[in-house]
Amino acid sequence: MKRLLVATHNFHKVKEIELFLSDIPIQIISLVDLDINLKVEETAESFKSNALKKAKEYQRLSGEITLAEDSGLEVFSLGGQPGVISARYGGEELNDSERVNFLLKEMENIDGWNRAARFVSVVVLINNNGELMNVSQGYLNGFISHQKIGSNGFGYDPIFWLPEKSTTTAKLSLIEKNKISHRGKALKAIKPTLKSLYRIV
Ligand code: ITT
Repeated sequence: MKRLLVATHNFHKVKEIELFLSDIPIQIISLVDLDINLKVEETAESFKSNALKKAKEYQRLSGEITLAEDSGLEVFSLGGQPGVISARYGGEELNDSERVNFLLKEMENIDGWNRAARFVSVVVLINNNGELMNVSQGYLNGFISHQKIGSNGFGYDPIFWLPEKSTTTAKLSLIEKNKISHRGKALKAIKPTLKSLYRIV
C-alpha cells in the first residue's frame, strides 16, 4: 500500500490526522514507526516557516512523501502569545496540564471578551523528490475558559472554549473536533493535492 509519513512526534496529532485521512487508501506512518528520533529545532518566527522546516528535514531523512504540521494557540489580548512557542510556553519542562495552568495564571486578570483566542494550523506536503506540493492553513476561533473542562484531546484543549458548542474542545470526540478544528480545515484544503499525488480519484 502507498504510504504517507505524518512527520510529528505528537501522538495526538497523528491520531487526528490519521482519522481525517482515513477515507484515502494510504497507509499513515509516523516518525516513531521509522525510528526517527531527531527533533527539528522550531526556531522560526512563523507557523509556516516551522512547518516547512519540519517537512523538508523529515522528508530528507525518510525519503517518504511527507506531511508536517505546525500549530499553536494565539491569545489576542496577549499579543498573539503563546503562538509559535505554544508547545514550550512557560518552560520546556512543563507538561500539558502545567502549561495550561501557567496560561490560566497569566490570564487571571483578563475577563470576558478579552479572552478571545484562536488555534492555528499550517500543514505542508512534500513529495518523495523533496518538492513542495502544497501549504495550507486553518483557524479555529474561541475563548480561553477560566478553568479546565474535559479530558479529550491534548495541549490547550481543556481551556479552549467554543461558544457555539457551550463547551471546550476537550469535550469533543476526535470526529467532532476534526470537523471544526484548525487542523481539520488545513487538512481539508490539502486533500485534493494528496489524492492527485497518489493518483486517487
Ligand atoms: P511536532 O512538532 O512533533 O509536530 P508538537 O506538539 O511540538 O509536535 P507544535 O510544535 O506544532 O507540535 O506545537 C503545537 C502546540 O500547540 C501543541 O503542543 C499544543 O500545545 C498546541 N496545540 C496545537 N494544536 C492544538 C490542538 O488541536 N489542541 C490543543 N492544543 C493544541
